[in-house]
Amino acid sequence: MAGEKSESVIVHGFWASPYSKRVELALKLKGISYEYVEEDFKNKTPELLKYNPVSKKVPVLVHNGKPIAESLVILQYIEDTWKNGPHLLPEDPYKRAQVRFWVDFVHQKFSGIMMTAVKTEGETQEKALNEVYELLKVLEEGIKSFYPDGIPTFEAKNLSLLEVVASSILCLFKAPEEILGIKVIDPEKTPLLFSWVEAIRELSLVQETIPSHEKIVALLGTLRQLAINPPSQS
Ligand SMILES: N[C@@H](CCC(=O)N[C@@H](CS)C(=O)NCC(=O)O)C(=O)O
Repeated sequence: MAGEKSESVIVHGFWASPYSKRVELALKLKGISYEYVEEDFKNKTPELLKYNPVSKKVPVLVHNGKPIAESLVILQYIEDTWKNGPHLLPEDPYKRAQVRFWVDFVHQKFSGIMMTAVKTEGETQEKALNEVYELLKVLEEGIKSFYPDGIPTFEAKNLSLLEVVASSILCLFKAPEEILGIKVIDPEKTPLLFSWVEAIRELSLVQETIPSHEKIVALLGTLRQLAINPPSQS
């Protein structure tokens, strides 16, 4: 991958973290070489603790020795720093604001509530899933404003920040769908959103970056079992 020879770019991440995966995808889209450090949350590297003393979470990007934390802050840094590669944000200030608005929406709204649905049963799960469906309907309208004529055939170089963030969350929803035996992103209820997510997932750069479906199914299945049948304390 093309990167300035003198540059040092390091990503501290975790294989299943949507937050570090989106940072890796943005770097790949821009053609920036980076070193990857996989973190073990039970035994974090001294570098992670030093570089992100506030939350001690991944991702952290270290560019020429300078650390940046928080995925959305890192994505903005990547966009501002490597201007030669494809742009993740449009030039027009209004369009930029629209992309940022929906990036925040996807970033803030989906992960927590989807995990609640995975880790619960009965009424609590039903409530969580209804919330997810409502959010997806709202997002369907948002996507319509970007693609009034339908979803185009994407090329990696045309992905925006919104698609980068969506790839790290919505493209993984097939795993909870499989575990819970339901359709979450339903082509009948939210057709545009369905096509949008499929088009993003099909890109080879996305596929080689996001974790495999099987690994996410295994992880979420374990988390669900632990939440529903916690091991006895004795
Ligand atoms: N708001 C943060 C969230 C980062 C986050 O939650 N990272 C998790 C992994 S998905 C983490 O590092 N967890 C380790 C821990 O909590 O100790 C971002 O967008 O970067």
